[in-house]
Amino acid sequence: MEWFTERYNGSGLEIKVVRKIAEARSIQHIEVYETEFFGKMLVIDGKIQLTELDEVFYHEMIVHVPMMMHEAPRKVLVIGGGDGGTLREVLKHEVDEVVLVEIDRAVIDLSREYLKIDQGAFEDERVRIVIEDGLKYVERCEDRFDVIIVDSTDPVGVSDPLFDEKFFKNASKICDIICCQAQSPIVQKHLFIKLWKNAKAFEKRRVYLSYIPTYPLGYWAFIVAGQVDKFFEERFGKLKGKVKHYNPELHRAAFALPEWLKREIDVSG
Ligand code: AG3
Repeated sequence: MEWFTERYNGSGLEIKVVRKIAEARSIQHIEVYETEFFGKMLVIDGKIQLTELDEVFYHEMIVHVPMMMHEAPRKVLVIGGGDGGTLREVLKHEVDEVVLVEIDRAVIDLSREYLKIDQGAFEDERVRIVIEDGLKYVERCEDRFDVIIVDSTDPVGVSDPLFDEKFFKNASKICDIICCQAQSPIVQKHLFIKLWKNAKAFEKRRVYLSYIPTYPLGYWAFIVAGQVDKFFEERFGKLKGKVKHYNPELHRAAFALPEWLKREIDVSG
């Protein structure tokens, strides 16, 4: 048995792995492991993307928070999210159409075969899969979406352009609400701040937090922007399919920020 290690800024996380289940080299290096405690684990370019044990912490928070802030989200765009976890959660809402734009088909193929966390979401007739760079898709998009969810890898390599100003400007023209995973505000503060500044393309922006044990230091930020004043809490009881993590109390609490983080986002403008 071996240890898988991910390091960040002079710290790191070690996970005991039982075996490597699958691997592919596409535009990224994709690995699927069986771990001793966390179930199956997806790693891209050496960075932990999800484990079976805590993926709901992430997927339910990146999906239900923005979806419940929109009055009637019927049309949703997911950028990234090739493992299908975000898709699975979006489909718990009364949506008519979900477009998933993933740059790397191998992430979808490996996830469908070995992880299966999509629970059939890829086969749902409301879903359309596009293999393309999300930045380009949004740039030439003539459609409008109620909600856009950016479920990407860290903004290095293939995901880097997704975090730039141009992307947010283009996205602001085609949606009411956008939500992005926004890295660790502690060990990846520069990435988080860059994203916060670029999200200024939207009139209103807010940060929320969630605890995700297997991500860098576990303290994870999300940025939601656009029409972000409301919370249609009454729809919680109408979700189709059970949730394991998200609830209205957690939704409200997630927006409570510590003083140091409020200051960081204030000074960064
Ligand atoms: N996307 C965000 C993963 C970020 C983790 N970063 C890291 N381990 N350095 C997750 C994709 C799951 N759908």
